[in-house]
Amino acid sequence: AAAPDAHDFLAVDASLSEEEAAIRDTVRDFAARELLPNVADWFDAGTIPEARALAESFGELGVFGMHLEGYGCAGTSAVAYGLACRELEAVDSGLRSFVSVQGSLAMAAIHKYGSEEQKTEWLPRMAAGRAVGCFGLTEPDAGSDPGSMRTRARRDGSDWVLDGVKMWITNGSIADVAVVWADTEEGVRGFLVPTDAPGFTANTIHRKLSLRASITSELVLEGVRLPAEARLPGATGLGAPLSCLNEARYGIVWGAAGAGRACYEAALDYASTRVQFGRPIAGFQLTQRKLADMVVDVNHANLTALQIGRLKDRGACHHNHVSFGKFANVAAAQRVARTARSIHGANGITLEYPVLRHMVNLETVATYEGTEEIHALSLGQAVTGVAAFR
Ligand code: TGC
Ligand code: FAD
Repeated sequence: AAAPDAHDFLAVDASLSEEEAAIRDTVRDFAARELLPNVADWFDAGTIPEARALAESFGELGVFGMHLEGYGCAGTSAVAYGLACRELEAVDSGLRSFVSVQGSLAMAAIHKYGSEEQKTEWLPRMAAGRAVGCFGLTEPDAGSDPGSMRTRARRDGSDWVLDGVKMWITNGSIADVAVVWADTEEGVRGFLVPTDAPGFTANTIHRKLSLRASITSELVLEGVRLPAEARLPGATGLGAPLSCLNEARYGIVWGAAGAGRACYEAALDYASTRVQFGRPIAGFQLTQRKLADMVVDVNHANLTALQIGRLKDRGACHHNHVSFGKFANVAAAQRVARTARSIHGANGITLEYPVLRHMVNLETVATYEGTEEIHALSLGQAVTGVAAFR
């Protein structure tokens, strides 16, 4: 048998179909051409300066809602969508987030719970990147426990009137439409809020030290009046937003594998060329131990992502499979990023190398879409049958 390839040690990618490999390569080429040369500047600037133009480029690439069927979406396999997330997050978690929030949260919510009119109005434009969506579930006082949300939607004749504050909302300041989750007399419901509606304001959150190449916002809703048709008719109860989260969390399972791979590859390259004590630092036993730990973490993460993707493609993926993947792969990527940072020495703390940027991004990735602790509790409940959330 051939010796393992240091860049795909367990030949995980060799088991991809031709179509999956082609999608991977298309996204990887786009990322190398359009994203990688700019990402350090965007991170440094704490924003994506031409975010709307980037949305259109993502639209042309076909990654927005690419696993959804119809309405201008590509309808690819879950594995192909995951591979796209992996290649994007190998550049930066903020860029994968852009695609996750648009496709897996905002578009998926409309696709799954929207009326025919809502789907035809929004999905084709969102798939093309001509309209941007955001997803408002978290609030200042309701993060891990979204059931305690305070945003209220009350009936006024046939209209709905929304009041509340949503916090940490990706792309809120550049969105055309916000999917807003609010409590009503009948329980949690979802609403499509055009961001030019009177009473709606989005304020950009500044001074983040993580996910800087991403726009994060507070949404304020003060007496936002919406017609009855603005409600997502199929969404009843907290389970509706939670099932959208499964889609985005699935992308993170793959994305984290990409961030880890990028850090491992940077460390392997650096260790092979950096000379101390008269030889490349890759030749020292301690560095080799670090590289061995990293290659194991990266390949485990890829195997986990592919297996969960295959389960999803056969309709056999439970949300606790996704919790397993998010929990395992984000932790693996965090270990790899930190170790890669150490191999880079002082150079590792600069934006000339990707490792600290990935490392601090992964602090966000470990927090959003269910914290490490929430997914640990989901796994704990899955294996014991006992819920320990409250
Ligand atoms: P609980 O009583 O357990 O559940 C309420 C209903 O929901 C169902 N359910 C799920 N359904 C689908 N998928 C899941 N993952 C589900 N988890 C629960 C459940 O069966 C129940 O249905 P029913 O019919 O019995 O009523 O709810 P709980 O209040 O005890 O909370 C459970 C918990 C803690 C797991 C959940 O609230 C949770 O996941 N918390 C974390 C919140 C979170 O992840 N927020 C993310 C916001 S969006 C974001 O971060 C975007 S980041 C940008 C990017 O993605 O890049
Ligand atoms: P908290 O829930 O207050 O948790 C604080 C700590 O307590 C954590 O360590 C947590 O694990 C722990 N904890 C909480 N409950 C328990 C428990 N039962 N047992 C043990 N430990 C517990 N949200 C959106 O709706 N849309 C978005 O687009 C979005 N984008 C985001 C972008 C960024 C950059 C960030 C940082 C966040 C984003 N979020 C978004 C919000 C994200 O989903 C929340 O931050 C996350 O759900 C955690 O909520 P919290 O920050 O309020 O922390």
